[in-house]
Amino acid sequence: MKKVGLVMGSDSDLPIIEKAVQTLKSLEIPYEVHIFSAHRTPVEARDFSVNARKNGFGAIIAAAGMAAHLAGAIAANTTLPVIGIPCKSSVLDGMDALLSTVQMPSGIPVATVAINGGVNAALLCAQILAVEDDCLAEKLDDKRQKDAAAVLEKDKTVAANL
Ligand code: RP5
Repeated sequence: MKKVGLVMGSDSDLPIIEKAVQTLKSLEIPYEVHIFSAHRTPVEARDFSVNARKNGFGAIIAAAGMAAHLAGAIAANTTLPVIGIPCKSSVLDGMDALLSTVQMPSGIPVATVAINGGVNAALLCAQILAVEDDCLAEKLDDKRQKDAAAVLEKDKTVAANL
């Protein structure tokens, strides 16, 4: 199976990336994690993106906050699908990162998930990889069913107790 690359702009984004990692692990998807910044280490971010396809990656998650150009900078250098996670920082509540990540010019797409949306970023990668992988598609179906069952269990509890 192809790997998922998880790139964050700073170690301060780690809690968000950890949620994505947990989700990938639960689906037994191979992954690699890096800290590359579009601004502080642009050469390394570019090298990673340019070589990602030949290095066995199938999709890339890029998490960054503030002037969050990381996902766009990675997408500029690869035609692999790039999923951007805008990270919430101490000011502007993540709106800065959301707009910086989502407002890509035509021709260079970034699939942007919700602010701090680590779980959905990983699930979207899994769904992309599952297009060609029936075993992974089955795991995703199982997860949906388990998640739905958990909600229905809560429904029973609420109905019984309130
Ligand atoms: C962004 O700036 C990073 O992705 C991080 O979310 C934010 C702040 O970085 P630090 O100053 O905490 O390293 O590039």
